Amino acid sequence: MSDKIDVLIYGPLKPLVEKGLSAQFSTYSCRGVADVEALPADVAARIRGLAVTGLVQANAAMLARFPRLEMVASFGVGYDHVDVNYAREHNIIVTNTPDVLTEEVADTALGLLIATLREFIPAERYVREGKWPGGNFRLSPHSLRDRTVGIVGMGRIGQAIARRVEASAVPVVYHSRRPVEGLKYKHYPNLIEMAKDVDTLILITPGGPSTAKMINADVLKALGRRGVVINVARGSVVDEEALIAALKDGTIAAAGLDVFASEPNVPKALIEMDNVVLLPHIASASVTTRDAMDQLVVDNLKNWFSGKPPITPVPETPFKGR
Ligand code: NAP
Ligand code: 8YV
Repeated sequence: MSDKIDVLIYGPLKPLVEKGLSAQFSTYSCRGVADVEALPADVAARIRGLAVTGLVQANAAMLARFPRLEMVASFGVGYDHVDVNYAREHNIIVTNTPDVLTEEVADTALGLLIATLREFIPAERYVREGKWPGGNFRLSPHSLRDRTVGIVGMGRIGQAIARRVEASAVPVVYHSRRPVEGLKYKHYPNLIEMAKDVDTLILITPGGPSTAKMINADVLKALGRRGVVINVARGSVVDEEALIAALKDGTIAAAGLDVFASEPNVPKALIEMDNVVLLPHIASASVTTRDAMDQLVVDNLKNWFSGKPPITPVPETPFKGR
């Protein structure tokens, strides 16, 4: 048996993670729950590090299989798929991949907003279908020009989105539980009050219980008939049924969605609508940014098992020394 530390890679295959870890560790790979369940008990008993490389669930039952686990290095800045309470109670450090994806995700949010307002997707289809010689594409009923944007979640990515919206000469306000010190944008402690004052919401909070379905029928009603919702946060943040109803009956005007309640399944009702733009959770999905995220997963594990502190521990499992 090798004296290398045993690390399990859990989730879809990531060549950069496999390559980065296999030089220093004995690595095992599990694509999904069935693979984890099939892992021999003696291997599970040796695993000390876990690289969670996609949106697989690292829940308590899964984590409990690894009694010697010290670190869960998760891919993505959001870690609602990792049971951080279990990890904290068992002295396991959880790390995520913040910052390296901030600007990419903010780019996507602004692109999705403009594509939704200015109907880029049907306009592009119009050209491909050879319709342009028969007449110009319709004028878009919506524009960024006459809007006020309310950002829900004003952390790293929320602030990067705010900078872009501001550079587009559009007023920005925001909602979060606490105001961000030193930020000039107006803070609304109450989401409904903000929704009443704006016509555009950009969602960029974490998922999980504290934000579950926070964009509900009342918020959508407050947003009003010109309302546009852009979701680059998590599908769980929106009451999807209420959103579909609001888009159907004109309570709000349109939506741009990168995330959904039950990915990769997108409700048929949304697919059939003209007033939505639907993306398959690609906000961070460029080669450059995904490589940087993969590298941070690898570096967190390498640092930890070389005796150094974790690079990006999540706030629920802070590094307090060894
Ligand atoms: P961050 O810096 O931690 O910011 C999170 C923001 O959300 C903070 O302003 C926080 O403020 C606010 N927030 C948290 N819980 C809230 C609640 N219950 N109600 C209202 N506001 C709340 O995180 P980030 O780096 O900006 O990333 C944010 C999230 O974006 C991630 O967790 C992930 O879910 C999502 N994301 C999605 C993609 C994608 O591919 N679509 C890519 C990257 C990130 P308070 O704590 O003061 O409330
Ligand atoms: C990832 C994300 O694509 O960072 C996040 O929170 O949602 C995305 O950047 C996602 O984690 C895929 O696994």
